[in-house]
Amino acid sequence: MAISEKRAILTKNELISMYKEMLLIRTFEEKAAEMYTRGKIGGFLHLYSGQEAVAVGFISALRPDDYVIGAYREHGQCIAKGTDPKYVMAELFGKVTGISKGKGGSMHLFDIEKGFLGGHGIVGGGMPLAVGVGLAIKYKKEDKVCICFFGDGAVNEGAFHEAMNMVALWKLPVIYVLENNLYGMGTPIYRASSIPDLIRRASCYDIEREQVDGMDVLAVRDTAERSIRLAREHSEPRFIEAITYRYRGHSVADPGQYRTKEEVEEWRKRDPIVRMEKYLKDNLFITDDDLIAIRDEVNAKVQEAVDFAESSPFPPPDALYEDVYA
Ligand SMILES: Cc1ncc(C[n+]2csc(CCOP(=O)(O)OP(=O)(O)O)c2C)c(N)n1
Repeated sequence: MAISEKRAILTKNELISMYKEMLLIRTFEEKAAEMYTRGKIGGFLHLYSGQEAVAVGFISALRPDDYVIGAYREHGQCIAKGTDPKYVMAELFGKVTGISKGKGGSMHLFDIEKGFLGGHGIVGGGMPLAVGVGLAIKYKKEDKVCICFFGDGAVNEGAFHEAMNMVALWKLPVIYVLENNLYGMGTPIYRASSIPDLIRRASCYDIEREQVDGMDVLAVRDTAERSIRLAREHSEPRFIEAITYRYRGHSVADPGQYRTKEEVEEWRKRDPIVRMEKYLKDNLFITDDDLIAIRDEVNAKVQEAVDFAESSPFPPPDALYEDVYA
């Protein structure tokens, strides 16, 4: 099926809300980094700063009853799917009010009510789950779709190939979104992949594919509208490669010495939030005062999340025996 070139027409409110969401995710992440250095958050913490346009562009085009599966850099995807940031922050703090009752932490956010099906620490681990979700949708004759986000490190996992084969064979409404941020931990793509042009992987499975600038939320949204519509209407998988960049190291513990400051600065010039600010000012006549008001609103929401996490209790020791299935 040929991909149509029709562009989505977005209202002023939709555009502002996409901007606000990206700013919320960035502010949340930077606050989480601060809380980590203050010892409020333990374990791993993989931040999404720089990649916000991918989550927001895709998830804003979904219906509330559609599904999203993330990997371990998933705070932004969970917030974009509708989870209140205070439940996400409480989870990072390991508190009982966290979205996974404080037992999952940063890599294992899960919100069934919002259709957010994890947070998965195993690289490529979400991909076979998306096959199951797609199969369930098709079996029940629903018209939902499932978006599965993963990184460039996942394309060399066996799970990637098995999942791609099965969604194509069974024609499942799954959209695989590769967030290509150029590195898997400290390893650049060209040192890990025999074919660094990762979009070509989809052709092996005859899956319709598209590459998009992951630093441009409007381009992402456009691609999202198209791929979601086709997946929903025809029950077919899609493979999208969003070229993006993470500003911080692999996790907060990584100083990122495998890349130059200049490289990071070059990518920061394409910052999705700054670009969207310019777009809103140039095209919708949003003023600096309007932008300050949005920033204040977002800062207050993130502070509220921190206060909620701080004031919530840790789970009691007995909680260790709850929700154990094995
Ligand atoms: C199966 C498996 N192998 C190795 C690891 C260790 N590991 C954690 S993150 C990571 C890099 C993955 O990079 P990528 O998929 O590109 O995601 P990004 O960090 O760029 O978002 C690796 C190798 C793991 N968690 N799971």
